[in-house]
Amino acid sequence: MATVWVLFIFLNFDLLLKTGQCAETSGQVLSITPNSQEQVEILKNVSIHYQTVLWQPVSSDYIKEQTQVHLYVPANSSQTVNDLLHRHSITYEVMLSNADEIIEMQMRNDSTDPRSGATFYQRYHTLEDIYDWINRTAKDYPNTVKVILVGSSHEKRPLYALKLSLNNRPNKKAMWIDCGIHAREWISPAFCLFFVHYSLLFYNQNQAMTQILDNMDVYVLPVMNPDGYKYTWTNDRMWRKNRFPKKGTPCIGVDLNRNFDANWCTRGASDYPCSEIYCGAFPESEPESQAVANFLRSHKDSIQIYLSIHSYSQMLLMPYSCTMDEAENHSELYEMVKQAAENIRRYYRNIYTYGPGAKTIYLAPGGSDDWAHMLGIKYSFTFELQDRGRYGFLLPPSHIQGACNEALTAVKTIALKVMEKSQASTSSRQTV
Ligand code: 9B3
Ligand code: ZN
Ligand code: ZN
Repeated sequence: MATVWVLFIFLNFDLLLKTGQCAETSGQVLSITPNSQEQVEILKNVSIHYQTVLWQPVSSDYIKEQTQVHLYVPANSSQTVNDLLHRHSITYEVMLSNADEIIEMQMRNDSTDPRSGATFYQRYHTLEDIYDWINRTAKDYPNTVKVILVGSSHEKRPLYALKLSLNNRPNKKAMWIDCGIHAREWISPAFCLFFVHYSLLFYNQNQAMTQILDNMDVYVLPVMNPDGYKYTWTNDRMWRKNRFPKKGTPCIGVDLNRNFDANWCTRGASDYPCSEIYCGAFPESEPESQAVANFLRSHKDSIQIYLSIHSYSQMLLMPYSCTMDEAENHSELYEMVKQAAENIRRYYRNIYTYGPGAKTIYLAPGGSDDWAHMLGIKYSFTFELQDRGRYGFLLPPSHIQGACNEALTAVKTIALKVMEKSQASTSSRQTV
């Protein structure tokens, strides 16, 4: 009798496996470290031919031995992918077993919550909410905030930047901050909103912020890729590029951070329209990158600082990403990111790595920061905000505040340094 029972359980267990009753009901994020060339090839194959999304590295070309791969596997391909990895004895860790739940948590947008005002900056917002917020902010601060239409997206959505101008000193310098180049990096637009709010609230309260805003105007573009951002809310949370449909291919999207004219489409970008790092047909082929480039070109005499906000991996990057060569002001830029990282560590006990993009993250051409630097905006940076891979692009709302505070510390550190330098140089010029 006992053997019959064992057999019964066994058979049913087998059935359970075969019918997939145990299959994952949520998407997962796996961390996989290939330890042979064979495993590298299998992973490349999985990431291309199965319904998965690479989080890290950004393209399968960069998968290599002994380097962590972060792979998002949606629920419906979970079983297949897990089986395949098992079959090839590729070990992996489940970084997130409940990705769908976290996606839902990120989209929970209690606009009906009466207390939602207090937590507005601790939540993620839809594109429509962000457009409303832009209008509301400009209305609430008519003397200090102006809305500037810098262009429009491929799908004809407006690209609005806010200009914060807290006083009317003549010949003021300026800082530019853009967020949301990459659609899935939700913490980035959240930072831009937070930054504007903080600036308006803490001018005359916080000393560093007051000094900065007394000396420079700030342009903030909260969502540089509105079509992509919208798409992450409605169709595919993992979308990165814009939504330009390439004729003659089934593929959509140009990587806006490979579309600028800085060693455009050399190694580190792809001319294949289906790639996550597709560089586009020519530099500034996309309306979004062209709009930003035009604005920066026409304001390059006043704009001193260029900042582009991304996630994830906690890095403060400076030029160049598009070449191994050092920027001509390498040492002063390096000093700035180093000090910013030290301040973040001191205040928030969190580690940010720093340095030129090519050496710190990967060789990558066509980025906005490199292009801005070549244009003559000498203080040009890309920040990669939280986290280092635990949640990746699915950073829970409860982490927004911390991530934003850290980035704010970096912005303040850099802006104050730049002001110090330009004040030193104007006074020395005055003395000669
Ligand atoms: C890439 C480039 Cl090309 C650059 N100039 N600066 C930073 C990066 C890193 C971001 C990217 O576009 O891959 C990180 Se999401
Ligand atoms: Zn990015
Ligand atoms: Zn990134």
